[in-house]
Amino acid sequence: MSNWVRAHTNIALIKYWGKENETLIIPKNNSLSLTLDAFYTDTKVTFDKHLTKDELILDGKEQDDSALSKVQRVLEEVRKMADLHLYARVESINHVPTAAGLASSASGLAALAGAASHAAGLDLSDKDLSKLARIGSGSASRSIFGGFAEWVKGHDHDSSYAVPVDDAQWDIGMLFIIVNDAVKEVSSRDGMKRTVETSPFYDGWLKSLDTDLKEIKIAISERDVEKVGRIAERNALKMHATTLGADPPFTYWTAESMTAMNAVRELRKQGYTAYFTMDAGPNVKIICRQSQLSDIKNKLSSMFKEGQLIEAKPGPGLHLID
Ligand code: FM0
Repeated sequence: MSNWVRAHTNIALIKYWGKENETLIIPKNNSLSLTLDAFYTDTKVTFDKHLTKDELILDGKEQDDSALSKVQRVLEEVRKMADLHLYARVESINHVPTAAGLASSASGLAALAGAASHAAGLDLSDKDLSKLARIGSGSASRSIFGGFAEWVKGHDHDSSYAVPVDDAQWDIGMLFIIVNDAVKEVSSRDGMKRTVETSPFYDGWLKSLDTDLKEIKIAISERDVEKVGRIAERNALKMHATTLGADPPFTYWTAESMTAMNAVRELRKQGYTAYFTMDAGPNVKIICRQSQLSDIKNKLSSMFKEGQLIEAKPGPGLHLID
């Protein structure tokens, strides 16, 4: 039995940035995200007695061992759960620019958790799927769910998983400004580790999170896009501030990121609800009203090329496809 499974990317509004336990991927803090329709990964897993090792074929190309390592964490857990002793072929099609800070690992590892458990004959709950996705990549724990999801940090494998918060079927959307789709220099995994270990700003970041999380959940329940955006923007700026204090220091921002951030501030001056967030890469994502997505895209079309601007609406959770 093997089927294709689809998972969509999510973008965190309250960021996950730092691990309490690097092996199990237990985070330092709760995070909260919005799953989006525009970017996703389709994955099929086949356990096959003829295989002599695990194989990963991404967009038709066989991947090397380093790409395979996150995937094998998930495969090994599935084999353990299903008491299965076969290698797997993982075929994956990414509808996401890989490693451009667009969270391809979130959709990728979530789709893998779904496809591998399905192929092994396991019928897992969303909670167990979230835990399984988490050990591949932390942010993937949230892509099991559509709309807004919160990854509750927990303290061990069983207590660290995401939960749905709100289906986001209201007037909220995101406009992606792709300033650079090259593979990033510092991966999120390395970047957060360096920050936790060396940045004197890290404690300040952690201390501020309870307030951001509490306030954004209220804003979501009130369907207040303005407030959601304002909290998400300040949260992202704080996360990025921690990287400047790391040793050696680093930043994911480029001159083009700054241009994009300033364009968002300019949109606000013109009366639009528009706030930005950024992840471990130079791209900028605008939190706005879904009903204003095309209007805002038009406004930015003189500064950015057509292909650089991508509209996204809230997307669904993990599901089987034909
Ligand atoms: O998504 O080391 O999941 O909350 O995107 O694989 O657990 O790739 F902005 C950074 C995502 C981090 C914030 O980290 O790391 C977020 C980030 P892993 P991920």
